[in-house]
Amino acid sequence: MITIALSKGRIYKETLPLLAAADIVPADDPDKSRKLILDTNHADVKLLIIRATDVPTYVQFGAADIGVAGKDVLLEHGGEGLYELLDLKIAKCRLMTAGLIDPKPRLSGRLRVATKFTNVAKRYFESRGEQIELIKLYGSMELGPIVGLSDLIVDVVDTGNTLKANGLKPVDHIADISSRLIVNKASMKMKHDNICSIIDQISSAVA
Ligand code: PRT
Ligand code: MG
Repeated sequence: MITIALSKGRIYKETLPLLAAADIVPADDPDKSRKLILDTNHADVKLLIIRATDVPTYVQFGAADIGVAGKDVLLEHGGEGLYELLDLKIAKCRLMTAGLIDPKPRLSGRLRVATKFTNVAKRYFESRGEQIELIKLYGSMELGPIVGLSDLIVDVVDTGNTLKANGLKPVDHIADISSRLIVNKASMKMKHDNICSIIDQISSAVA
């Protein structure tokens, strides 16, 4: 059995053609089905449909052999217990800091940064020697600077329209992001031939 963990939405949509190149075709559409485990055209290949940020955790603990996760999510997770084997070049965006287009002058105290990427933000500002106060959020980070919760946010940006629509602008570029194929370390040993064959076919499709 090979289990592949994926999130709904853009990653699922952009991974489908890559899976098809490895002759893996899901039996259900996760947007229409409430099933969390999807059968495929192979009795021994299943898809797990989970939250994007949970994909590395499932793969790390071997609950899934293979996963597809954004590099943003992998940077935040840390990558323990898994191999990052392939850049799928899908769901591209940039991890950025952002703040108000017209920031109010800051009087004193540490820079406040609101984000769901707290590990990434901590490392980034530490590397620049900046002391910050981190505020953990789970979504809608753009609101932080507007309501005075934080000076900056750290979030992924694609077109920049979401920032603009909320009176924010990108400030600093942290990393270029795309989705990666990740594999559980033990699975890579135990199911080496099956996993390598899937990876080879997906890799050709990416190229
Ligand atoms: O939505 P949920 O909370 O379940 O999880 P998620 O947001 O992590 O998942 P999902 O499916 O939205 O994103 C999965 C992956 O897609 C992310 O981990 C990124 O690697 C990648 N990706 C690519 C993006 C974007 N582009 C993107 N634009 N993820 C999120 N966004 C959001 C961003 O957070 C912001 O709200 O879109 C908005 C910005 O888009 P622009 O075009 O207005 O700049
Ligand atoms: Mg989202």
